Amino acid sequence: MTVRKNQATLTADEKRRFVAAVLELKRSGRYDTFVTTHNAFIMGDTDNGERTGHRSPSFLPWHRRFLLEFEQALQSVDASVALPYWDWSTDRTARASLWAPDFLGGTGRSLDGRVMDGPFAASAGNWSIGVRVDSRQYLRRSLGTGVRELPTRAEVESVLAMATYDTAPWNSASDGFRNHLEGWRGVNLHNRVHVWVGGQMATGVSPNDPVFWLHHAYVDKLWAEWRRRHPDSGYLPAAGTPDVVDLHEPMRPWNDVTPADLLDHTAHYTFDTD
Ligand code: CU1
Ligand code: CU1
Repeated sequence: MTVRKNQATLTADEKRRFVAAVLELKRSGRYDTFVTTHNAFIMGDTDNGERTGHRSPSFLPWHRRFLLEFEQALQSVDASVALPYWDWSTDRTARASLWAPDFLGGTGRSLDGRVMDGPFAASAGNWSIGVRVDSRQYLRRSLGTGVRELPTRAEVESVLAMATYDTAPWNSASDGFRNHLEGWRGVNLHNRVHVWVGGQMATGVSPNDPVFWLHHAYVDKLWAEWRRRHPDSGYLPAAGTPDVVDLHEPMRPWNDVTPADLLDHTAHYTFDTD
């Protein structure tokens, strides 16, 4: 059974194995297919048209399935690996162990944002950015520059307290838990973290930075916490809504899965806090 742990508690061996599995997916070309898929959905998701991965109710189940596929790819390399999560409300500075050279490496240099240390630095030779939105082939970060502060625990709590999953018009203007967590409204949790990291993380090709997976593993955990806190609140919309994925509607690009199939994470993995 897969147990997703807080990255701050990983052993040196667990970090080494996670990094090695990520590098192997990169080497084989499988990693970049995830970047391509993510960017295609970012580009296609619009407030007034079809929207599946972002700015819509299925933001949470879409990324849950996306992470599951990535985790299974990692496990095909090393069966002991699970996705760690990054609790950015606690590990909230560029000095956190997450950014050390034995794990994800640190922020980019001021000149051009180029990450200079760790396994994903261009200079290490294993992390050329292939699926990209400009000509730069090196991983970039500017931690704490685009926005200075990561969300606080109090801000996370204020969003977890919202009892309604989502509301019309089911896009980036909606009230409710999903949109406040995604970050288009209110204190802005998920979107803000992308901007805080900066570089590729602030673009549609954000999975080029491996921290993408740890960020979304935590967003996914917050959804699980919300469900536990609001057992009488379900995924919305239930049915008959144009352009968005209803509870029992197949979800692209997989089509063999609906939001209803993905509500219970414990069918696939547990968290170290479950
Ligand atoms: Cu995304
Ligand atoms: Cu994201």
